Amino acid sequence: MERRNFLKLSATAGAVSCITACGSKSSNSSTPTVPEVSEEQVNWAACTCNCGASCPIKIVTQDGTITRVETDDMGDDSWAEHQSRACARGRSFKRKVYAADRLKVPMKRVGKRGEGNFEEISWEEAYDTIADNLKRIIDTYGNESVYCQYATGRLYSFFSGGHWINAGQWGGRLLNLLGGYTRQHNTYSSGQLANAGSLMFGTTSSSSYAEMGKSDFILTFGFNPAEMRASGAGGTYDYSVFTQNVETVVVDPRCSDSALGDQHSWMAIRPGTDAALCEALAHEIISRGAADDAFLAKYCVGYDQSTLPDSAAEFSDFKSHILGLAPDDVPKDVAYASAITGISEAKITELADKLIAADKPFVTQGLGPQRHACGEQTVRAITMLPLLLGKVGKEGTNTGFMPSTNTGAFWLSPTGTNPVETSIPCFLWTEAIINGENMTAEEHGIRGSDKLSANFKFIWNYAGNAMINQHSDTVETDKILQDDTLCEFILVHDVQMTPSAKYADILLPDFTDAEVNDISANSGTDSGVLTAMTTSIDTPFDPKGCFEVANEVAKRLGVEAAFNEGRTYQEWLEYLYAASTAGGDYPTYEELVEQGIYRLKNPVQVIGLKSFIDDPDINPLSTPSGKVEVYSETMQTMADTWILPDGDEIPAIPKYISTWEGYEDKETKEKGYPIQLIGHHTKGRVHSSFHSNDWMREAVEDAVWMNPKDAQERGISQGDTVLIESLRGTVKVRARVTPRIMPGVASLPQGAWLDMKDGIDEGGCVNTLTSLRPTAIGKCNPQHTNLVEISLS
Ligand SMILES: Nc1nc2c(c(=O)[nH]1)N[C@H]1C(S)=C(S)[C@@H](COP(=O)(O)OP(=O)(O)OC[C@H]3O[C@@H](n4cnc5c(=O)[nH]c(N)nc54)[C@H](O)[C@@H]3O)O[C@H]1N2
Ligand SMILES: Nc1nc2c(c(=O)[nH]1)N[C@H]1C(S)=C(S)[C@@H](COP(=O)(O)OP(=O)(O)OC[C@H]3O[C@@H](n4cnc5c(=O)[nH]c(N)nc54)[C@H](O)[C@@H]3O)O[C@H]1N2
Ligand SMILES: [Mo]
Repeated sequence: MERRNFLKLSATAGAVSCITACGSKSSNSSTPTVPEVSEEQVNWAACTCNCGASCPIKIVTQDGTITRVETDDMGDDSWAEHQSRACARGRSFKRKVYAADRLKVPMKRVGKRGEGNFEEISWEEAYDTIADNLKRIIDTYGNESVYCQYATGRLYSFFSGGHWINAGQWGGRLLNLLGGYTRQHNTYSSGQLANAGSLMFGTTSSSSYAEMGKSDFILTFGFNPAEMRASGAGGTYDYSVFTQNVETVVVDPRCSDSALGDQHSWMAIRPGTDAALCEALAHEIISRGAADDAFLAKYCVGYDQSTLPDSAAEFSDFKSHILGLAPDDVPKDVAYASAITGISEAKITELADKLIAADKPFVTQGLGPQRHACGEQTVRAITMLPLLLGKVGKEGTNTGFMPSTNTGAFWLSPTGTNPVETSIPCFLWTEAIINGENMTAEEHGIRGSDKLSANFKFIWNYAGNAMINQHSDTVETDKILQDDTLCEFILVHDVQMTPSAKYADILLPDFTDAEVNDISANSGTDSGVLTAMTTSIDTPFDPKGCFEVANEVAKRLGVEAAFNEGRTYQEWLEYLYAASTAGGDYPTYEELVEQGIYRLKNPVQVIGLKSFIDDPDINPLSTPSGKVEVYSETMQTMADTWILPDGDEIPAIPKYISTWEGYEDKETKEKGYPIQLIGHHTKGRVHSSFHSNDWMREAVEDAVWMNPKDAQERGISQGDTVLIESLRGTVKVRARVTPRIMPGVASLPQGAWLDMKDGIDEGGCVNTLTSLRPTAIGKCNPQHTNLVEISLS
């Protein structure tokens, strides 16, 4: 541990302060007393919120109180050793520890769920209540009625394990000893991408950022590392280093910070229509003779008729679809795409010129384009571009997926095995509260068994705000949670009084990252950083970590010995670190604590799908055919057998589909909701984290982005208060009128805290406007697909 005496007051200074004090009667000594100045102490922590970077932060305390927060000041100028410097959020950490709305003591709900009325209780009463309810609910409804909420407040603090020890995994360990709980699959982050990737490629393999630097043309879709990886430990650094000499086109409805560099240009596109743009680019590539037919025949199934599986209908291949030979008879040419995307024909043609001319095109996407009702299709369509050109698996190229990083150094998991196999798509937990017993594989994407056997009755929410704020449709979700005969017990363990915390039956205060001993085995860099988290803060409240909570509940339910195996928290920390690093080139726990930060050696740099491209026989993909399934028989079977609501479609090939509340949904537009609304991730927060942090609110304004044309048509000026209304709810916020968003589109930065007053959300939470309807294929959150109207308040 690093200790420094920063403030050494000189004897003279001490004497000066005594002169003023000596006049007072209380001073009865003739020798001047030097006021004691305590040492400053420096400890390392990590900001483990879910931007993914986990920046090391340096916490400086005096007498147990934080005086200031600094960041990584080690490392050198080389790329591999560059400093993992925290952004403004990490550096505002003092405001998190001492937040006015910090949870300080355990509490129980008095009044209705969501109202936020609580009464202080003892830790003993809290443990007893949790244990009693857990036992009662498992005995009455079975283990599948227990659920652990999707939660990323301490990144990957999921119940299955993570990159830290003080995390929700202890809840998972306890529940596993009690017979298990319903699992979850997908994430709110990248569910559509993961489903599309696994069906088409059996993987989402991609190249490292470093390959961008070797490319001669970069094409990105909704990829915004400048804001979503905003730190020295994140992709911001890599993106700025590796794109500085390469022409980069950024396709996004919004001119994000990632489009602002000298080499970068912004191409505005209507939300949800990227697949149509990709189809037109495919049309140009194929009709100009630039498609690599030999490559496509060798590595793909169903690009053209020659490689269609026997079960497929005639002209159901990708090429026929693009050229207008499929039953719809529509060539997917530049004119077709221009009408859908809002990009001029000339610009699409120019983009095709550049893509075709490139030797080493690097095509990539962020996660915004897939967080839509048509998300899986967008992902598949983007990955077609490098395949068509035959430029995959080679230096300077990428597969179309998001660049890979060596984020997690290792996984620290004490959870054991969950005896329950059933898994729900994580977005469908509200459905599981009202309709769990009827949820099936064919209708709701249940995995692990054919159906779920119980409605959710017990939810454990550790470090998450998706009980309401980060889930969709806050109005409907509130109704579902209000009824405590449905979900009978909600446990929330958090650090602040968030909107989700207000739905707790028992609400527990946790330590922050700066207040516990831990290991941060995650980092957003290619090089990777380990941080030994230690603390010298005297927390002025009474928080407890998840280990202690789960251990106390285990004690009450007779599984304590199996739970802790005789180890304390600190012993588990050292044990899990030693077990995870055994045989690797890592410092011991003591060495890591001594040095604070450890940069991993030999950063791994990869080229997406390289081994498959180098030798597809030895390294086949894990798809049924071992090849890239441009035409997927599995998806055709899903389309034939799954129960889908009207309007949902599962196409066997990548293609643009128009969806509910997409650009082409005339019906909803005619009901009075003409504007497409997305909700980008803002650098002022990570989701809802840091929302109540006054420094961050001052630094980054919360307002809905609107184009001047849309604003003018509605008599709205810069800074006006406006109402945004969707079919689900109404939000009141300020307007930021800016040409950085295209006409017909608005964006309300996601994560602001819900504050419902008389049916209007004055907090500005975008999820008051979003829908609970999942995507067709992965059953994922379509939170950027919304039609709204905006008017002066
Ligand atoms: N409309 C819309 N909604 C979205 C998205 C979107 O793009 N649009 N994005 C989605 C995505 S990608 C994600 S990942 C989810 C994220 O949703 P969440 O996983 O809910 O993430 P946060 O909103 O950051 O909430 C983190 C919670 O952890 C708490 N916390 C912070 N530090 C600690 C700690 O040390 N201990 C404990 N116990 N608690 C702590 C915070 O107070 C907060 O309540 O949101 C999703 N929701
Ligand atoms: N500062 C900050 N950083 C974060 C987070 C945060 O909340 N704040 N969240 C973290 C998490 S958990 C995640 S999952 C990632 C999320 O990262 P992303 O999901 O990539 O972030 P988004 O802002 O949803 O989308 C990225 C971009 O896509 C654009 N976009 C939206 N719809 C479309 C579309 O249909 N087509 C195209 N071409 N572009 C579109 C948006 O305008 C935005 O600029 O970021 C992580 N980093
Ligand atoms: Mo996410």
